[in-house]
Amino acid sequence: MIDALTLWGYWRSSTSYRIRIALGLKSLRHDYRPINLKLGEQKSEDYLAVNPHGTVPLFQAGDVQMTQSLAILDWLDATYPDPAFVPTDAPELCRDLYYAVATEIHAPNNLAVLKYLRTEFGADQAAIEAWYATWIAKTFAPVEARLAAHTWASPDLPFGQPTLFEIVLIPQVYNARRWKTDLLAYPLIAKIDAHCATLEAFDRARPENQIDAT
Ligand SMILES: N[C@@H](CCC(=O)N[C@@H](CS)C(=O)NCC(=O)O)C(=O)O
Repeated sequence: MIDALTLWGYWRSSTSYRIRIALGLKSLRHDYRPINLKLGEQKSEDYLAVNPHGTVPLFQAGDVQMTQSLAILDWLDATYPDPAFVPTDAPELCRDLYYAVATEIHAPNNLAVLKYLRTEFGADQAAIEAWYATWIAKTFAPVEARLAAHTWASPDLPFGQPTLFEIVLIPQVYNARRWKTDLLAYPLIAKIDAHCATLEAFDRARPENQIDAT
């Protein structure tokens, strides 16, 4: 078994947040190396030499090095199968909701895109907030409807256990709140979020609980 796990991340990065939750759920100890996105450390020569994407997370386990959060989640689940990230009940729905949340919201709302909107299109703060809320609603609305149509495996979690879906959902709920998006329209998503907040792996992974939080 691989023993040295290292995560380069940033406290407010939602993709780093995904990996922190996953490592916690698998009870995996790891070194955390902060990369300050605000100071542009992700574009430093030294960092780019290791991660040419110039983004976080960066994950290392022995000889394995990965830069994509979903690939890292796949690797963690394959390498450390217990507890499983995909439920035996309704695995297809779980994966479908996981990909919806993981791929449709973060891509248009990530830091580099928001910066581009500001610098190349002159978007002001109000325009950026409207943009942000648009992409959250576009995915949260159908996810909420599908959660309502599903028979939940437990009162607080649709699949009865934390899965890939919750691992990517909770960081997006955190971001939605931060960007003043009203969550009243998504009571089931809010319920899942409230339950996850009671679980140690999710609590320890919260941005405010990281050593680089300011
Ligand atoms: N596809 C990558 C995206 C990583 C990504 O965009 N990370 C953001 C933080 S959440 C970042 O490092 N942004 C800094 C930048 O683009 O300069 C993943 O899923 O891990």
